[in-house]
Amino acid sequence: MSKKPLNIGLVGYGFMGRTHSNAYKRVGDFFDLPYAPVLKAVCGRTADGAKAFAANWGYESIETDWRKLIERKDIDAIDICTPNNTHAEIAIAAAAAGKMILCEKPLAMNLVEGHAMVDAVEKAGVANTVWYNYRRVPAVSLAKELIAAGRLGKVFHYRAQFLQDWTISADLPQGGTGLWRLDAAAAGSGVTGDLLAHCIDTALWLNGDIETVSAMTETFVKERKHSLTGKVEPVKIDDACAFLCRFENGSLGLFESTRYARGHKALYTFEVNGEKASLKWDLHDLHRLQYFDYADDSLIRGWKSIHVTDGDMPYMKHWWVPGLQIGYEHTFVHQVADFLTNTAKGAPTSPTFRDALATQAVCDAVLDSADHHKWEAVVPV
Ligand code: SOE
Repeated sequence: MSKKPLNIGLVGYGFMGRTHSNAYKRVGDFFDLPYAPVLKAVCGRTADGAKAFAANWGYESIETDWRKLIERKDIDAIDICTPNNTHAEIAIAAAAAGKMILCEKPLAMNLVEGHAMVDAVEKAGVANTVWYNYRRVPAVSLAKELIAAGRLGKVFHYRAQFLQDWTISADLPQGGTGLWRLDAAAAGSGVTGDLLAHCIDTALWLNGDIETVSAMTETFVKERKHSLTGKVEPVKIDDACAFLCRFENGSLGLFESTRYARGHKALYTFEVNGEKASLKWDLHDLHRLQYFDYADDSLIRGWKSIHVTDGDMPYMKHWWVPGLQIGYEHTFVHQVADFLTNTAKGAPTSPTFRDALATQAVCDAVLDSADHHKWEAVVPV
C-alpha cells in the first residue's frame, strides 16, 4: 500500500508524550497502513526541554508556543499530551485550524468544556480520538468481542478498581511538572478524572451507559506545598473515590480508585458477571483474560486463563508468534493503527471526543454525588 505522510505535532512531552511518540515510530513496522506518521514537531514551554525530547525521539523541529504549532501548514494532526486544564483551548483552536486531533484523557476538566470540544471537532469535521488506551489491550478487546457476541448473556454486575500508592507521602508537593495531577487547577479532579475515567471508559464500551451514581471521595492529605508558588496550599483533588452505579441494561456497578493503596502501583482490574458466563482482567497480567463459562461440563467447569496471543485474537496477528505476549506500550500503537486506518476511510476512531464526553458525564456525576451526598443522574450526552 502506498503511504501518505501524516505530520504529527505533539504538544507536551511528559510520560504520555513518550508513549505516543513510541507508537508513531513503531506502528508502520507492524501494521500496513495508508498513512506514515512523521514526527514533524514537538512543542514544550522550554526550548531546551523540547530540543532534548526532539533529539531523543527524532522530531524534526520544535515550538515553544502551541498556537504557532497549530498555525503551521506542515502539521496535519495535533496530539495533546498536556495537563487537563489546557486540553479544551488547544483542541478548539486545532479544530478551527482544520487539524486532526488526538487528545490525552480525560477529555476535559468538566462536561461544559467537553461539550465545547465536541462541538468544535464536529463543526470542523476533523478526525478525533481520545487516548483511552486500555480498550486496546488485546485481552480487553477480546472481552468486548465475547460480551458483544452475547456469551455472557444478561449482565448482572460490573466491578472495577484502579489502585495506586504514589501519593501517600505528605511531603510530596502538588503542582508543576510531574505533579500537576495533584493540583485541582491543572487536573480538574484527582483519581476520578485520572484513573476512574479509564475504568468508566472501558465499562461504557463493554456494558453500555450508566444512568445513576452514588459516590464518596476523600482527600487524605489536606495541604501540600505547591511546587510553583512554594506555599502550602489546600489540596482540592480527590485522593480516593468509590461509587455505586446502575447501568441502563439493569446491571449494578461498583467502582473504586485510590492513590493510597499501599503496595499497588497501577492495579487496574475489572470483572463482569453475566447469566451464562463471567470474565475478569488485571493490568498486571494484561495478556490474560480470565473466563468462566457455566455451559462447560460440570466436572471440568472452572475459570480459564486465556493467554491472548494467538493470531485470531484482537491485534495479535500483527505481532510475534502464538504464545508470545505484548505489553502496555502496544495499546498506543494499536490506537494509532486504528486511527490511521479509520481516518483514511473517513470513519471515526473510538473513543471519539463524543464517546469520551459520555465518560466525562459520568465523572461529573460522580464528583457531584460525592459533594452532595446523594444519588445523581448522569446527564445524557
Ligand atoms: C497516573 O499515575 C497514570 O499515569 C494515569 O495518568 C494514566 O492514565 C494511567 O494509565 C496510569 O497512571
